[in-house]
Amino acid sequence: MNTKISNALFQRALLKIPGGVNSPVRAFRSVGGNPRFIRKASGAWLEDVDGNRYLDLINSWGPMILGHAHPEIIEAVQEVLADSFSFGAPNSKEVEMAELICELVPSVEKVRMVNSGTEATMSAIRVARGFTQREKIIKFEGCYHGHGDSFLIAAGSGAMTFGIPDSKGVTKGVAQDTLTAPFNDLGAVEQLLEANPNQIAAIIVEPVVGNMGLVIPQHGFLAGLRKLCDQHHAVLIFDEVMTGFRLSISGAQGLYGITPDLTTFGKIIGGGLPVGAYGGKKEIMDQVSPVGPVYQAGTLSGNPLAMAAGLATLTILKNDIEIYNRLDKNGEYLETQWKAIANKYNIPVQLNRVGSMFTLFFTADPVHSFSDARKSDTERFAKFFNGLLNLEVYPAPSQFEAMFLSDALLQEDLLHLNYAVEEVMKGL
Ligand code: KE4
Repeated sequence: MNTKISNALFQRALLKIPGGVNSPVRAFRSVGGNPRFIRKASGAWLEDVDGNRYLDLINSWGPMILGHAHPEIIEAVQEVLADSFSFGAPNSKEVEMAELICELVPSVEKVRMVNSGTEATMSAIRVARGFTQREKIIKFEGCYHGHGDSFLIAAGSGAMTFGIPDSKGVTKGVAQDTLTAPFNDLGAVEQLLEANPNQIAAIIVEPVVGNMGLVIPQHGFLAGLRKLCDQHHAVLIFDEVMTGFRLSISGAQGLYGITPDLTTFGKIIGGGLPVGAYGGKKEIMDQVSPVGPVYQAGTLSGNPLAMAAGLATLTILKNDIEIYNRLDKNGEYLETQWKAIANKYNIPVQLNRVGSMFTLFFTADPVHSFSDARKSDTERFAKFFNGLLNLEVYPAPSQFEAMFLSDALLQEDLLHLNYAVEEVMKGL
């Protein structure tokens, strides 16, 4: 593959942007090689600046669930484009968006729009602390909730990819208020709650983890968290930035039937434009300024372009629930095919999948936690990644990330994926 223009752009980027990228995982550091600079995308396919095409398996890390450049979403944005981009004042689309989120996710009685998943999670724990008047939070090893200081403790995603789960720059004062437990380990959570009586403001969890690679909650885990939060009067926060509107029209909470007190959103609700949101019980959300004492604000929150793209995306998903069946069917098909291919070439893998989110771990043992995930053969994953990239497939550039299907995948695309995976696995 000719990547001359990408490489030249990357050299320029390295001079002016830390690591040459605006988000660490894009740098390909854990898989080697230089990142490909994407010029455009349509449907299920990306095209880089050298004209190479790739079947997209990250879809902007989740937002592009309907595929790239969806005509109805483009039209929705074009309709508002000429009316200016941002007012710094309320607009009707914010109201429509709030009403739609509350309709689709019944646990959300009130919601506040922000501009990223990080802002959503940072705000959610501040509200939980304000509401409970408590200071500590519990998160899970390998879960990633954005780059807010409180979360960069045993974090997943890029932090895990670089093997630096604790980030420099996070003060001891902040770190001491974040307690961690292994995902799927209710006993460890109970011990933390009992060792810190009346001090835990919230438990924040990715209900299905995407950021240590995909890890599925074991039976009873989420229900157990709900029960422990009720017993200890802690706020249960589902971080559904990734799973929201991805795993069902009501996210993971709709799929597993567990009601959190607060939920954070991002990605899909912006349709690819910068949007995040947090919401939940009215009594908790009414703590938020200007009605309550917990401050949170944002210049571009609820801006009309992002609302237009998000509303169009959610409306399409709401009106065609068949989309989720198609996504799950395609996910199941690829899971079956890829496991069979790995078996054919005696390559030990675990494929963890929920709907259209999945991770292929290069390990013989089941992956139910951060420590399990870390047993994976990251060198083998890097070879897998680069092999696919050279066969026109763009997977997640890290063993510790999830991959995402879009509804734009065609039957021939699925066959292309199987062909590429087989070709690469032959040589692994
Ligand atoms: P952002 O601030 O990146 O919009 O969202 C942070 C976030 C919060 N919660 C969950 C569950 C998330 O997955 C994320 C962000 N996800 C990563 C992918 N692992 C974004 C990709 C990146 O960091 O470049």
